Amino acid sequence: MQTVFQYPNALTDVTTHYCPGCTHGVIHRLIAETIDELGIREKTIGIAPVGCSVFIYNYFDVDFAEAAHGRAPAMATGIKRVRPDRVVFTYQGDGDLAAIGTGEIMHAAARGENITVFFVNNAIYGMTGGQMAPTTLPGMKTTSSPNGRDVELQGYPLRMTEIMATMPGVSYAVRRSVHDPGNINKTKKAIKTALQVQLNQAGFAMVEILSSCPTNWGVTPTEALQFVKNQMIPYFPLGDFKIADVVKALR
Ligand SMILES: Cc1ncc(C[n+]2csc(CCOP(=O)(O)OP(=O)(O)O)c2C)c(N)n1
Ligand code: SF4
Repeated sequence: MQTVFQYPNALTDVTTHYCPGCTHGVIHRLIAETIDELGIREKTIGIAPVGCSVFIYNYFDVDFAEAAHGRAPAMATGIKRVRPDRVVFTYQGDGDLAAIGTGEIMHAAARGENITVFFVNNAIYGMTGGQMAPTTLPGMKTTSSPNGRDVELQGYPLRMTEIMATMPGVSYAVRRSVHDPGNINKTKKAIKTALQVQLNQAGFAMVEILSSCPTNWGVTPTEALQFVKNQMIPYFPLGDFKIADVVKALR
C-alpha cells in the first residue's frame, strides 16, 4: 500500500502547546521532514529560544540546548566550533532574534559562522502577551501600542533578512511564508537549502519565515493567514535576498 502520511522521525509523538491556527507547528514539521530527508537526525543539534517555541526541545527528537533570550546564535557558535561535525540550527522568534538578540545575530552573521538560523517572524511578542516587537507593522495594534505602532514615536520595523543580506559573512538569506500550501512547499525547499549550505561548510544561512499569531492578533486562524498575506508580505516581501556563489554552486 502506498504511504500517504507519515510522522517525521525527527518529531516526538506529543501534542504541542501552540494555539490553534499558530503556524509554529507547520514550521516545526517542515524542519523535521527535512532533517529526515537529509538523514541527519543523529548529528543535529537545535538551539531553543525563549518565546512560544521555548519548548521546541519537547517536540523534536534531536539533541537540543536551551539559550537565554536572544543568545541562541552565540550558543550555536560555541557548539558548532567545538563539534564541527554536527549540524547546528537555531529557531528564534522576532522578539528573540530582532530585539534582545539583535547584537548576537548580527555578530554571528558578520563572523560568517557555519550555522543555520530559522527566524520565525510573527510581528509580535507571542509568549508574553502580544507586546510590540521590532517587526510590528506601522499602525499595528499590540498590547504595548494600543493606538497602533506610531513610526514617529517607535521607529520603523526591522527587515532582518535584508540587513543580513548586506553582510559578507552571510551565504544564504531568504524570506518565506507558510500562509498557504504553495508557500509551505517553497519554505520547505529553503529550509533544505539552508541546511545543505551548512553541510557543505558554506557559511551562515538564515531563512526568515512569516508566521501567524491568531491569539495575540485577536483574529481567527483563517483571518491570521490572510493577515500574513495582505498585511505582512507587503512590508516583508518574500524572496531571495542573498544567494552567494558558493551556494549557487550547490544547486
Ligand atoms: C532576558 C529576558 N528578557 C525577557 C524575557 C521575557 N520573554 C520571554 S518570551 C518573550 C517574547 C518572545 O517573543 P518572540 O521571540 O517574538 O517569540 P513568539 O513568542 O512570538 O514566538 C519575552 C520578552 C526573557 N525570557 N528573558
Ligand atoms: S501566542 Fe501566538 S505565537 Fe504563541 S502559540 Fe499562540 S498563536 Fe502561536
